[in-house]
Amino acid sequence: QQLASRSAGVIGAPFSGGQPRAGVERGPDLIRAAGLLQKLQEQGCAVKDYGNLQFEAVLEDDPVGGVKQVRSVGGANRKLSEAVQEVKRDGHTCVMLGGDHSLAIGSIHGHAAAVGGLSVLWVDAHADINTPLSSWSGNMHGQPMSHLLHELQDKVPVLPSFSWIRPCVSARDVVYIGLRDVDPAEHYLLKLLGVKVFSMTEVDQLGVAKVMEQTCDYLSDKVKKPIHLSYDVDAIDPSVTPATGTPVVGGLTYREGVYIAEHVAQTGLLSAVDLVEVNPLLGSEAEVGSTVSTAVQLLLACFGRRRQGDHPPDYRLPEP
Ligand code: HAR
Ligand code: MN
Ligand code: MN
Ligand code: MN
Repeated sequence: QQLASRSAGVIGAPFSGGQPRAGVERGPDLIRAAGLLQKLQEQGCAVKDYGNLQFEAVLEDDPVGGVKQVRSVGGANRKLSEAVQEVKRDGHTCVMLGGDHSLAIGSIHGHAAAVGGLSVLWVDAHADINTPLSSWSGNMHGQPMSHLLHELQDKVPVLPSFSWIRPCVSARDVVYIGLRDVDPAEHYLLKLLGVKVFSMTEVDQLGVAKVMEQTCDYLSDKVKKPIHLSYDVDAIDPSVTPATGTPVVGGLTYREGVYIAEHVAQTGLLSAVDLVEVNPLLGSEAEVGSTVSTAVQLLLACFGRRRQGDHPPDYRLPEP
């Protein structure tokens, strides 16, 4: 992986309707203000900024069988899917700045619509695979995978504003890393579908290097499909990324989190990345700062930043 080997197309998705805590819609602006785009350019990555999406408020959005803000989530994701398709058609690696993790529906849907079959690497404390019927919270950010997986379509009712969604991911093309807060229904589904999971137990057992080696072996076993990395900032330990809606103790270290992103970058297959669940209204200034700067470092690593350092091929040492 050399400098300037790819370009980033950045979409901000200031949306919080997939969960109840205000503030996560400010994620894109905070990540931008921390200098993501400039830093990407400084490391030799071409950047096109597609700006922030504007989502229409849905006035009548009563719960559907306990699931909250269904129409808002459906509408926002439809718009996001179209934006991701444009970024992919323009030839960029797509960067989606959330916003809550319900946005993975539109991001992955749009990615698949543009490039076809995908691998999905889901880095999260949570599995986000509840169906609308199994969800105890009614929050859509705990459900995106169930709406995307071919294998779960007979378990997922059609929700208002969701009829445009076509399942586009196969369970065998998904790997989870970092899980440590999985509901019984989610555990049942992961086992039923035989999904590859590296929970924090496997991270402890194997170490992150083996986890990534096995992840990439598994995903490139048959065909090398483009990778969609969906990175929930709550995968990282809350001592590092506390400003998030559902922190769970015992997470990935900063170094493990960065290693995952570095390793994915090395495959050359990274085609889209989501960075979600940064909530600047949760936590002190220092806690928000640590969360946002970690988010930025994860994204820089996705675009080839190496901790060993790097230099452009045409670098000239100043001569005396
Ligand atoms: N599993 C729980 C639910 O369905 C919690 C979802 C947690 N939130 C997230 N997703 N941040 O990764 O509501
Ligand atoms: Mn264009
Ligand atoms: Mn998540
Ligand atoms: Mn999570």
